[in-house]
Amino acid sequence: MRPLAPSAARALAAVVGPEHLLTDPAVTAGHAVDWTGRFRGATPAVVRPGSIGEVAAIVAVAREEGLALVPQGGNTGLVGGSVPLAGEVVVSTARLAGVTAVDPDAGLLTAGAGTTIAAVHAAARAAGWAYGVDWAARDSATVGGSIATNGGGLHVVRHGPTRAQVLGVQAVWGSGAPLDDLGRLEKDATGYDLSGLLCGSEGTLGLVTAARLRLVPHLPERALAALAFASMADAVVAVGALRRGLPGLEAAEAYRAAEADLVAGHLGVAPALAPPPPVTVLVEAAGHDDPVDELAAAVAGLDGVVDAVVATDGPRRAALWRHRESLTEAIATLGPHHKLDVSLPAPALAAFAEEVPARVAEVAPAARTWLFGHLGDGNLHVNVSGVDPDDHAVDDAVLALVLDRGGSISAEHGVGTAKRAWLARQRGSDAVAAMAAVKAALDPDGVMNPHVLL
Ligand code: 2HG
Ligand code: ZN
Repeated sequence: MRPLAPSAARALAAVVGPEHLLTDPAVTAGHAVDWTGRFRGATPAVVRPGSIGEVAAIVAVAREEGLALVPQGGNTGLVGGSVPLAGEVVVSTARLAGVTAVDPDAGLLTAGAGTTIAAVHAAARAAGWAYGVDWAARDSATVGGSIATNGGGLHVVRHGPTRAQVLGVQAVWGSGAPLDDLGRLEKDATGYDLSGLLCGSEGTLGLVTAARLRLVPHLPERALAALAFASMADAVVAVGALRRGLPGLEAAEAYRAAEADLVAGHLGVAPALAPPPPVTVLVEAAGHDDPVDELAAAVAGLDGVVDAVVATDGPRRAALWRHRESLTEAIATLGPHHKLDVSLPAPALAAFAEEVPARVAEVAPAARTWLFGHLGDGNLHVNVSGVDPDDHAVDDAVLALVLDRGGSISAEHGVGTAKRAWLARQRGSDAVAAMAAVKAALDPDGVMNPHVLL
């Protein structure tokens, strides 16, 4: 890793103040490794801007000094997209945090890029609304990171991914020019959706500094069922029926017996359904009125349910959700592992789930394949433990199977550095050339996350 040139260090310190230019390796080390420990880099500095003006000045310094920048929010990314793997300078959004405005009539909320998803939920709730995007890393993951990856999570089946919540973004492009879309209105037909370009851009076009987000109605009444199925094929058909017939459907999350045992052992509790069936699906419904009857009727009409428990009160629902939300943590106890976050067309999903462990075993006989995910939107998380972090054979085997089956190599975590080589294989060379043209226009010197995505 190249140390910062003295001129660059002076210029960055002049922008943010010396206390927000961190160069002590003991302090910067935590910003250079991802949460899983698979992606480890090094950085000469972490810089913490406090305003959009400071971000623009940092980008100007980067262009002048030939620095590459990696934007970083809560550092909960899982594809090596937010860590400095090639010695980049990290731009932390920690000081760009806070909900600055809520419009309770329009159902809109404005928040800085460094605001956590949990803080967005709290502010939405205080205004009588809710935020439609949620996942287990809500206390660390940030608005900026969720826009950069187009984060999905638990409620995509009802509300769509982050892209569907973003009305307008404030950002600084890699050119140094600002984008200020925070005043955009719900109906606005004036040209290109520049804010939308940043959703899924993974920090390669610019740095998000704030966003105006759509809110959804707060539905106070909830019911959760854990359903047992003999196979993934039965579970997929049942979830399709729930999407058609259960208006309050908020989430449909699946995991297999192996994951049920692993997480129950990790938590030191009994599995949600004991003994764990081949496939467990957690189905949550929400409404203004208690949705338990609606949920029970929908479940009674399903084929293939071999067992079920229903939780209506908060503590029992939370206890069931812990099984699903602790899976990532339980798998992490097995050491650094490979994470592949894929989606499949519904008709291909069950066959993929049956086949993928064997495909992994062919290239890594000692590996273990863990499978869970958001069945409501066809997103499976394939985690593989017991393989070297730098061994790409497993990733290649899984992603080749995904493309064969018409799926996507990234459903919600992004392409990052991990899957960059696969982007053209999925999207095609014309689409990648169009992305490169957009990047060249908005980040002409290639200072923004140059080793990610493209
Ligand atoms: C989830 O759905 C997250 O819990 C993380 O997207 C998935 O750990 C994973 O692979
Ligand atoms: Zn997920």
